[in-house]
Order: sequence, then C-alpha cells, then structure tokens
Amino acid sequence: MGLKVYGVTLSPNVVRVIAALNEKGLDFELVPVDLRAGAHKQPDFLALNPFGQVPAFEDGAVKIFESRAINRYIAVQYKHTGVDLLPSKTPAELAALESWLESESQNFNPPVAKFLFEVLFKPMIGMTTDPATVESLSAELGKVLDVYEACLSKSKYFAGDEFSLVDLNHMPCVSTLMMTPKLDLVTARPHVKAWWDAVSARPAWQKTAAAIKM
Ligand SMILES: N[C@@H](CCC(=O)N[C@@H](CS)C(=O)NCC(=O)O)C(=O)O
Repeated sequence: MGLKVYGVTLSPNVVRVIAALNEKGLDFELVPVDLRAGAHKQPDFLALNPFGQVPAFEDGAVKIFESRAINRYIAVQYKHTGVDLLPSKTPAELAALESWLESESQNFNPPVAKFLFEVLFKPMIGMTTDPATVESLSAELGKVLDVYEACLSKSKYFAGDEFSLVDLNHMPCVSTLMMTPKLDLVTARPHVKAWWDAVSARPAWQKTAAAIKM
C-alpha cells in the first residue's frame, strides 16, 4: 500500500507529481521505470497507464495516470495536509484558477515540451538540435511568457496572492528551461523571474530539485 509514483526524474511530468507530494509533505515510493528497455510498454505498466507513459500513480487501490490528473487528486484527497494547492473560495476564484491551469497544459506546455526535447533531450539520445527549430519555439514560448509577465505583474502567483497548483504544475518545465542556454526567456521578464525566484525557493521545491537526476 502507500503512495507510489512510477517513473524517472528525467521526466518533467514525473517531477510535477513529486513536487505536489513534497508540497503536501507526503511520503511516497518512486518506482523506477526503465524507459530505454521499454518497460513502460509492458503489460504490467500498461495496466497502470494504457498509453504507456510515465508518470503513473497509486494510492492503495486508487490508480491514476496523467500528471495533472494525479496532482488534482493529490490536491483534493489531501486538501488538509501540507499547503492547500486549490485555495479558491468562490466559483469566480475557482474559475480563474482553472483558466491558468488550462493555460499551463494548453498554451505553455506544448511549446516548452517541444523546446526541451529539441535543446536538451535530443542530444541525450544522439540526435542533433536544429537551431532554426530552437529559434521558432523560443519565439512561440516568448509570446506565452509575455502573457505570463502581464499576469504576474498584477499578482504574486498565477491565481492570486496564494501559491497554488497552477504555479506548481508550471515548475518542472520552467526549472528544466532554466538549465538551457535560453534561460533569458525567464530572466528577461522581471515578473516571471521574480515568480520563479519565489516559487523555486520553497523548501518543498528544493527537496524536489535535489532529487532530480538528469
Ligand atoms: N500528458 C502526460 C505526458 C506523459 C509523457 O509524455 N511522458 C513521457 C516522459 S516525459 C513518456 O513516458 N514518454 C515515453 C513514451 O511516450 O513512450 C502527463 O502529463 O503525464
């Protein structure tokens, strides 16, 4: 029994779940999945995630896949443990939070995931980074970050003055982006940079970051 995260910390999607568990102060087991050997396409893993991707998650009899769905479960099931990741009160506040959660998965994640694959992960698997692709993805990402800069000039966090799941869900890819030569996408935008400085200084994130093996 207990909480189990299946995956490896090279994956920002896996780190997203680890970050939520650490914010909650919950103990969990990280069960390694050998992606190179194709363990994620074997029947025992497909029983956890039929799409054969990490992360997968177990809380006793509860089995969940998709990092954002896992984090939503953690936020609701463990609402009163550690920091409240869904601190909204009114329907309007909840809707604002949902808008930025959607933005993370629909607007931010597609260009940043392609960017990180091009810049960091391609060289790891013996492929060559294409500079033109890097430039066009940087421009695409920059437009999203311009919207974020405007948002974060009005409030300390994405959904107001309290840290929430919106901030947390963004953190793994921003952290990985900060490891690339294009970290100025963040640092050149003062409010995005101030946000990153604040959220990455959180003790739970420090614990998460220390566990990441690239
Ligand atoms: N939307 C999924 C994405 C999961 C995902 O793309 N996982 C990657 C690692 S970052 C994976 O398992 N790749 C192996 C594959 O697709 O075969 C989530 O957020 O959990």
